[in-house]
Amino acid sequence: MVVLSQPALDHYTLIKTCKPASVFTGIPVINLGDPEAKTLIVKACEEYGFFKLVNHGVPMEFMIRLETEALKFFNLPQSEKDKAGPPDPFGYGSKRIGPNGDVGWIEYLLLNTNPQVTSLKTLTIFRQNPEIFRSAVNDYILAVKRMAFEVLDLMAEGLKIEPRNALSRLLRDEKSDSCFRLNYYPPCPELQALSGRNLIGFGEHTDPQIISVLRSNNTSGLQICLRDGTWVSVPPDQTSFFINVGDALQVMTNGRLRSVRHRVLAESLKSRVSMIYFGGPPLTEKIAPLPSLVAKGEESLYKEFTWWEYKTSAYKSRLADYRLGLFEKN
Ligand code: GA4
Repeated sequence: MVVLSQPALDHYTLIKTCKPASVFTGIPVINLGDPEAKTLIVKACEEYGFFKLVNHGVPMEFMIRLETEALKFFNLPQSEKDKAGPPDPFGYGSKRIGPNGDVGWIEYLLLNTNPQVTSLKTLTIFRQNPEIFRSAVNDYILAVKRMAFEVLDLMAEGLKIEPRNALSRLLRDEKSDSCFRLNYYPPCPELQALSGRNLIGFGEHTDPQIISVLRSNNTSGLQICLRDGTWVSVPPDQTSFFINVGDALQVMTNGRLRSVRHRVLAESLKSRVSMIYFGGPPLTEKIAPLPSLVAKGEESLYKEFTWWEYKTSAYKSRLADYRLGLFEKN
């Protein structure tokens, strides 16, 4: 990885680059209607912490409508977009990610998933691009949440956890601390031409929550890190969802399911638009391995903590930090 500083590329300064990785063809594809889905979801989450979901029931129309509205927002003049920022944590952000100095070739909107809790900044976003944007966000989130609950119920069945809603109840809770992100990765043509490398859009990290549900347009960029440390690129599919395990779910399964490290590279010629629902538990929820997943004679690999404690600690970290380290026993 290099940090660029040529004068011609001034606006890229400080943002890291990296060589394209090989395309991974082995990503598990799960059909929500498959009677074996519960077993396949668990297998995919043990091996990769990641899978692609098809036949998911979310209307394509919701995805396209939201993508169109998001693009309208990101194409506004900078001064207009800035009125909806900075993200603290909700609102519009450009290049800076989180509060601790991380940067990337990205613009984004971070939103609360609860339509009742609308911050002043969120109102600004919707005022600039009114009712249609608001309803596109709400319709999309509602449909994706429903699908995520079903995935978690299947996962609980596959893990033989009882009751069946032991995982999804945390996201169904009205106090669930979930959020929603719209990302826009502008193209970086000069850079690709000069160096053959791509800018890092969103640096490597794991997601702190329980589960993340991503949908993108047909532009590549997403990469995941396999068990052996190899980075591979995920072929985009605008009709499907990509689902990944977060840190909290890794803890709740005592390390059985894997919170996958991932990152996004900007493409040289096409912009990438992604929308991600991050399903988190209520702030007061104790995050600990579910008793049925700790075998006799085994112990929890983690110290006890609440989601609030984990989240507070995450917001003090840098993107690439191994955040679970502070909560491991020994
Ligand atoms: C990663 C997952 C989500 O995008 C996010 C991110 C958050 C942010 O962008 O503000 C964080 C990052 C994410 C993990 C560590 C902290 C917080 C930036 C950062 C450096 C919204 C989240 O919940 O955690």
